[in-house]
Amino acid sequence: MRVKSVSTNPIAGQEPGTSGLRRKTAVFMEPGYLENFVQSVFDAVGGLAGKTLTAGGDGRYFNDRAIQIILRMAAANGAARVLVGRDGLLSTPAASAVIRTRGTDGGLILSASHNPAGEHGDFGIKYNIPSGGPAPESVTDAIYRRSLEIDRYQILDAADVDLSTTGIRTLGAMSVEVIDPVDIHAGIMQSLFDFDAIRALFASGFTMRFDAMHAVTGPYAKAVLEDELGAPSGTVLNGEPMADFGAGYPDPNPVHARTLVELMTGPDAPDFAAASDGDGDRNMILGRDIIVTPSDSLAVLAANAHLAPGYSGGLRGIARSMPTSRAADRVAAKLGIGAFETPTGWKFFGTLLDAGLATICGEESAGTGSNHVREKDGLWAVLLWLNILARRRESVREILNAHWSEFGRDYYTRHDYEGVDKAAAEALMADLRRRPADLPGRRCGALRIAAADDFSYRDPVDGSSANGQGVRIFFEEDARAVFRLSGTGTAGATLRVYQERFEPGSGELGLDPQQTLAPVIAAASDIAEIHARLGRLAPDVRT
Ligand code: G16
Repeated sequence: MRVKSVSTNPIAGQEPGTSGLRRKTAVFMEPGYLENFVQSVFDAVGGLAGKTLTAGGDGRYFNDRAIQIILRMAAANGAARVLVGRDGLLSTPAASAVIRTRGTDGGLILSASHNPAGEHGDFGIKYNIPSGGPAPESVTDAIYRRSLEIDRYQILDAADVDLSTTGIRTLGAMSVEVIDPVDIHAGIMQSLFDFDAIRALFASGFTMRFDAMHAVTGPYAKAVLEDELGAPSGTVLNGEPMADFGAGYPDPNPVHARTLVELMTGPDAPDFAAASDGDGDRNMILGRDIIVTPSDSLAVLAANAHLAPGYSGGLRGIARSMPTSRAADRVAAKLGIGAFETPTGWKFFGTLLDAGLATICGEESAGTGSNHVREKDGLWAVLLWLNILARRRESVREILNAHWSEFGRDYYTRHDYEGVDKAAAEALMADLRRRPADLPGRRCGALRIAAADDFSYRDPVDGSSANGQGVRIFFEEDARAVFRLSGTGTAGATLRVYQERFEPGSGELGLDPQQTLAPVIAAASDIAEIHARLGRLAPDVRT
């Protein structure tokens, strides 16, 4: 076996500010593309000599070949060991758990998250730091800079490593430890939640469906829900991971998980349902005839977390991304703990979790998690919900109604305009950014603008700052609209418009958020001139 040093051209790699590289699969399969990024990571973290890495992915098309390339490159770069999930699989939260529990020098996660997979779909890769979290901007910027100047990469000339069974293999001078992808994560879940209470809930006839969407969470959900907690076989739907995710779109929202939504409104609806995304970090929670918005889910989980053994001592603080509704802030205020508002992106929670300022974090984009790992964790959210349901013995709807009666309700909806012209979307945002000073006082139908700004953040722990994180418009009527461009798409641009309004008291429980929010939606559309600029009359997705 010999180390090859292959000449290559620089690539326009991961853009500064994004936490990973996502592109069409065909781009990743071009000679040298993946290799350039991986070598850029190894160089940017000061080389790999003597280090131990974690590696795994969500099993999408090209995962199997990419993992072998990474192993051969890690060996050529002098790594001592790589821990890799059996068959190259690791969900994003499980990879974070492995990095932390085994103390590895970071890890590489192969996934384009909830984006569709396959030869014509998307692929992605990201580097997580030794704390287990997504790399902060200082690291991703170093990777980006390196990717622009790199002219060669190192790879071992060797055969594929057998990843089909657990055990220790060698690759040149490096050892490859093939681990069970589920064990470490499942052990953490067991330490946090009241498994006896959840077992008793299932034994009492409580019914549930978990849609793994043919993505990575199937084996995790089966091991915990069916094998450990006694949920009947068949509770986990679409539980076999597939390279093309069964030709589906593994984004657990009301559009892409429509079958599950229909099941919950039909006569055979189980008591509870949930879904997770491609790499297992996002979640969707449903009760009979009700979809819980991610913002409400965060607030309910925070308000009831003390019912789970792992959080029985109370929470230190709650953090949410800026576009997430303010429901969680109301819980923090009542509990007398800190509430933090960060830019979109899980990486911004890392310093707060490390410093013990926040225990639970969440985002409107269907991510919730805690200090047990440094990624959002779909199965964790589902298990905390189950723990709460097991202890309260009320339905999802009853729990939400009680929550809104106590805290008031933040009606919330996100509208996505997908695949729009990038230049037009960027111009729309640039114009909004120029206008905050002119907007206060302006009437928009029944609403009046109180204030407007472009969100900027200063990290209270390390003092780093992030500007231009989304335009916020506050209305005098306790309502808010937020505009930002998605950072996770691979074609054109996606404009996200987040609209919310607070109603104290019971929050008029029966109302449809689209109707309740109609004045805010109209005002947002008018202020940003969405129709005129993007040529769109209605959003593609409403969540
Ligand atoms: C990623 C980040 C999330 C963030 C989301 C925003 O999610 O990990 O923290 O909320 O992007 O997406 P967008 O920029 O499209 O609104 P994921 O699940 O794709 O890794």
